[in-house]
Amino acid sequence: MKITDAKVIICSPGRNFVTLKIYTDQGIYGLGDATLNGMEKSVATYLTDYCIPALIGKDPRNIEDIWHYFYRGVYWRRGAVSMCAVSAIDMALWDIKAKTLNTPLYNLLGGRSRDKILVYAHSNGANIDETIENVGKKIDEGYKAVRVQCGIPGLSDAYGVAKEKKSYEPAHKGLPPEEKWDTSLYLNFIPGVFEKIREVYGSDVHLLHDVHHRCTPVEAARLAKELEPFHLFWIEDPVACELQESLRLIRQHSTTPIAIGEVFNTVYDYTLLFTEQLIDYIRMPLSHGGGITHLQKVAAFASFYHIATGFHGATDLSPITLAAALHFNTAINNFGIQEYMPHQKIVNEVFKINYKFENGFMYIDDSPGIGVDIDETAAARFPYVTARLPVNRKSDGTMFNW
Ligand code: GCO
Ligand code: MG
Repeated sequence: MKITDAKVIICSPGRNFVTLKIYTDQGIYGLGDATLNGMEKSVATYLTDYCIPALIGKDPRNIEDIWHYFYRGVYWRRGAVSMCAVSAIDMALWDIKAKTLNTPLYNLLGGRSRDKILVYAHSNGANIDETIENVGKKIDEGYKAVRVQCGIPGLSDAYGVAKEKKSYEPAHKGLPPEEKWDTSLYLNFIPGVFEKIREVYGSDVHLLHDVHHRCTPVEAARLAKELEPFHLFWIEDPVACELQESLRLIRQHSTTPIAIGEVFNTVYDYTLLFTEQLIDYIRMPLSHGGGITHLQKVAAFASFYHIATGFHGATDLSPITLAAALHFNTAINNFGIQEYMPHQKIVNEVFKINYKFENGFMYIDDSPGIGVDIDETAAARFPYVTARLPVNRKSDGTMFNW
């Protein structure tokens, strides 16, 4: 079997997606998600100009070898752009292999370990009353787990809170908008939000919260400790995690579980966090963390430390990543939860999906491969639009983490 060609499809049905399509001499093709929010064209160029010419002629069945070819072989290893490209190649190759064997991807990853995939929804509100109401709506929709973000009194911007009643989308057309932030206002307010939510909805619903890299280590320790009575499923990215040792400080003070890694891209970002058991959930998604081949190793390594997966699943990852994640989550033993932020309906004009949400869980069907297809004619109707993530400054103007 040989790879005969490959191409990159960029489209923007409501938001940008980059898709790699690899063709073979057996008439079977594979799809991989190469979307890196706000940096889409960097990955597309890297794939088109550097990776695709080297892929042609290779045997697509040799996934492990091809993975190392694009990881070790390029010398400038790691980094978000190149790992996103490696991930897309890897996903497309697994798609080809499973289609060739006429079986759903999860069968090649160990088969079924569970019947359904627990997911968490996003919920937010401009103020506490709206937030409580919106959490209730998600519970009514059947969700068993809800991520809660809330506007902070005195702050014009809070991470994850939709503006003008639109649904929250992590990207904005044009140049990055600037947001303003004050951690002390946030820290004083947010534990009270969870206290109220527990009062209203009781203790059964799983609650999650994304700190989005905005606390110092000691601030994060305070937050984790103050949230402890409300038994969160996790807090995510409590600190910007370049200084991984800082997680020790949080652990010394709290048993609130911690999820980290949506901006990571290899197992080396996790070694200290696993071996010292400084986190509980892996956020690194298949499309940024080296694809299925690498995440299998990461998940296996994590399993020895009783750490589970909780993959990133925001709308800036395409339906291909979500479907691939559902296969992966079906197969591994140490699955924890999957983020599920449904794409806008218009996305389904381009991507034909094979999964559904029902009563708090997701299900993937048994079509061969990853099971998602792309309609290229429809994709061509939605040309690329420049869109960027916001940047964030402290209220005195100091540049900060978004
Ligand atoms: C999450 C995230 C996202 C990111 C986004 C950036 O936990 O879902 O933090 O919403 O901000 O994916 O592109
Ligand atoms: Mg996050």
